[in-house]
Amino acid sequence: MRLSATTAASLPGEVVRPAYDRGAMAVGIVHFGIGAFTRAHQAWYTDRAMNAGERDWAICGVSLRSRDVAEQLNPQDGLYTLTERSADGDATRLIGAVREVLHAPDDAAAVIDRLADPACSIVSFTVTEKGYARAHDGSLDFAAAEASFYPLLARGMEWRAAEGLPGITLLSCDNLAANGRVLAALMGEYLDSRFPDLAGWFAQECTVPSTMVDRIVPRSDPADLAALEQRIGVSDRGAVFTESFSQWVIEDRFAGPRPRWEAHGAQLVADVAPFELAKLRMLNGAHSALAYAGLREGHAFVHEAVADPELRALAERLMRIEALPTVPPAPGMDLAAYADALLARFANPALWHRLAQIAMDGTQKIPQRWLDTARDTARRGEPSPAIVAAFDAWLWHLEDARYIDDPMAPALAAAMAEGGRRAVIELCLLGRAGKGALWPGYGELADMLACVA
Ligand code: CS2
Repeated sequence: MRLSATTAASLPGEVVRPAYDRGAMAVGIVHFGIGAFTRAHQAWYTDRAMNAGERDWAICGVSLRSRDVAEQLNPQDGLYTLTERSADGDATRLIGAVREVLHAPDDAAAVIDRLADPACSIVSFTVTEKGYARAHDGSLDFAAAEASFYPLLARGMEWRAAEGLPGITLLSCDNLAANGRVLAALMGEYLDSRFPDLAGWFAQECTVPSTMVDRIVPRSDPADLAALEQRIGVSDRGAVFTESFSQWVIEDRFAGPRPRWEAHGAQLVADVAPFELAKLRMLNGAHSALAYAGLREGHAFVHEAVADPELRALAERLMRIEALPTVPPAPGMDLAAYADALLARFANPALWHRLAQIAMDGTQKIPQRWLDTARDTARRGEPSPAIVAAFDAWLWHLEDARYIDDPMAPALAAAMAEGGRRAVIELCLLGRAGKGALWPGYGELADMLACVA
């Protein structure tokens, strides 16, 4: 029996359920990239806001490529369960915030309708680093942009502007430094070129706050889904499994109404940068180091890697000695305690978070996770041995072709075949064969990294 609005009534009493009338809520949020992360994060905050009596924040999820999530959630009336996992056991709740999932290639007109609806005031994103269609120099890659959310969003905005509707808030929830500023610039570039009449409306009527999002959400695997079905008595193909920890820091700069997410644990602040830098450089930086070095040592999961004394020492050094001093702490933020808490989260034995999941898309992640730290540290005249060791493990990972899952995989493999590690470093930092660097702006690190060539 599949989970749905009808079968939800048979869930065991231990499963907390939405207390609001789901059908009566208008769609206030359109979300691009409705993967497991958003279902365990933004939708969870929003569900609790509606439980507390707020109205009209139903989420319309949009998938840009795969039909998987639409097929998981639409037959379930958008319902799915969220299970928090810790050494003490599992706690499950039913999330009602997602109304529907549209598959953009099939349902473009419906996506534009939702964006143009007066009830919609927030458009949010978890499209991963590569979904923003940034060229290596940081400008918009127009060919990639046409296949991403840009054209749909522009059409929705065009309609709103023509109808005299209020502007919207674009909320990036991806792990990019200054994600709001990056998105605002890319969207602006797209409009300047393709919808020049809209550029002024976008600049005046819309806002693009930055956010820091944090919750570890391993990909749900078939064994998890089967065990859940045993426990709750219905099959939930959209189920997500996560830790109890969650953090969401949002720059308080909305164009219109928003849920009171802060009543449910989110932090609304004037400046997200310190939170974002701490998270990217300490959490994500250590995560990526554990991923490549852990796979090399034969581990499969984060909690195994962080229990290995050498890898733990690597993660600690990267966080505490290299990244921490480069992060200007926000008022009241204790970065040493933050590092302790991160290590405890990584050690959660109930999460089964795969290193291979973190290892994917290295070229999209490494600059903001490692290189910004190493560059700041080098400018103080200090070395970054943990980051060099992590980089060495990434190069090992590229040599071991079984694992590479990266949009730049062909170029990396070609460089590796032609000139080994030295050529990969050149490709990334300096440019090769007449082409600019994959990561411009980090050329000064080439000498430091040459020792692992
Ligand atoms: C991870 C992140 O997959 C990865 O690259 O580092 O998804 C990480 O789990 C989240 O950012 C935690 O908030």
